[in-house]
Amino acid sequence: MTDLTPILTKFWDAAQSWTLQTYLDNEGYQALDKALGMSQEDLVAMAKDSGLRGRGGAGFPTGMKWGFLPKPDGGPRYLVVNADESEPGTCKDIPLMMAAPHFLIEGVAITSYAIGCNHAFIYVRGEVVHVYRRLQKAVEEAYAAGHLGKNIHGTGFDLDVTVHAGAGAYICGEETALLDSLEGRRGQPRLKPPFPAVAGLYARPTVVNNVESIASVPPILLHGADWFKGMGTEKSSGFGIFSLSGHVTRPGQYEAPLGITLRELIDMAGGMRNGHQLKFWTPGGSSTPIFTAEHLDVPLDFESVAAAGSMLGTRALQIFDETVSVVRAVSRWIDFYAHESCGKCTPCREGTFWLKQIMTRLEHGQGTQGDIDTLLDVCDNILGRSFCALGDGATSPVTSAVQYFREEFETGMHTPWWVAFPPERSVLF
Ligand code: L3W
Ligand code: SF4
Repeated sequence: MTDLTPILTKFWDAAQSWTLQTYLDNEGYQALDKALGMSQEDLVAMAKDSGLRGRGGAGFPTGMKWGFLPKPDGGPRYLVVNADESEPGTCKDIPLMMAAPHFLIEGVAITSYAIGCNHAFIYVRGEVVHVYRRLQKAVEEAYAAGHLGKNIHGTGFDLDVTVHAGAGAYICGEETALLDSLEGRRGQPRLKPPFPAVAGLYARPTVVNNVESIASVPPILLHGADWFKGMGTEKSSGFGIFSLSGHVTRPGQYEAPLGITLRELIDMAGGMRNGHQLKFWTPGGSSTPIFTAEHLDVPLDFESVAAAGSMLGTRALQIFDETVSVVRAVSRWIDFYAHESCGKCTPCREGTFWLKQIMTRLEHGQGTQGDIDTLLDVCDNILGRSFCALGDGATSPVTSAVQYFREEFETGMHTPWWVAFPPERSVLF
């Protein structure tokens, strides 16, 4: 049985857990002191050695990303934290910023020092005003205590941090759309390359990292790369926050080494809700192909989940029991993608519209012969032909649900979901 590893979540239950004092009582800002006594090269090497991989979905090696920045040319370079958490089911960054914002702020200071940045930005999802306020307050506390601002800890290092609230668009979680939005433009993805590391914010070298990636930096620096590598698997090292939602007894955030299984996590969450069985689940949000009960023992690390046919993504484990219509659930997700498609490219803009039309028919028991084939054909024309990952992601729930539950889509040709799955039996749908 894998144990939980409360590190980022260690003092979430403490009274006033978000204050600077609570953070200082829990080794806060000691890692920044250590970092400021090290060379930038050693810090980047430490991040590489630890094997930390991006916690925002793609799992790109964090140290390697920092190392991509070109040599300093005297101009500014930026750190931008992607705090635009909005993947359906994903709820780890927002709780982390609410409960322990100083992990992120200390991580921002260390990372900025490591990459030679003097102005960092935290881009927060527009809808979560309470998170914006909490972060802003924590940033003010850090300035007042000398952890941000001029001459940090007396070392001559200067750093300003700006907390910026977006306007509430899922696409602004795509890193280049986020940068456009931060620059004041409509958020739509840019062509890559150039990657942000070369030409990012204001066309300057920029590191864009997820909240949890940056918050993991202080503990890694304090305890060492080997300590971090001692958890998780060979290629997916360390710990992560797994968000369990849906039909488990105690939904919530469970911090554990990568490689833990859903079976173990469900045990920690008190099991499935009384008298019910697992039917399907997402390993990393709705953009990752769904899994079923046959995948309960797949180790939740990047490689094992990919080998089993999905993606670890953001570790957003949405758990559905046998009372849920998979057609209804997929239809809700497709509504989301059709609404959030930014419209820049035809396959996604038009394709998600058509997916929504067909899924709505099937949901209402009004599907026609050939709808399932058309669904798969539309997915085929979106996947790999869209400008960014949103389009590809929209196809994942459809194709995987047809793969595992084709008979429910066939039922959608004559029976509405509320007859096949009477709503009084389901808490979610
Ligand atoms: C420099 C190169 N940099 C890659 C950088 C790149 C980016 C990172 C990963 O999508 C996924 C998506 C969602 N030189 C580089 C380079 N980079 N090659 O590495 O890049 P990429 O393109 O693999 O991924 P992405 O575009 O960041 C993210 C999935 O995550 N996802 C998450 C969704 C939602 C959230 C949220 O709510 N927080 O993240 C869920 O599964 O589908 O596949 O920084 O610049 N040669
Ligand atoms: Fe916009 Fe969708 Fe195309 Fe991405 S895939 S650029 S979200 S239309």
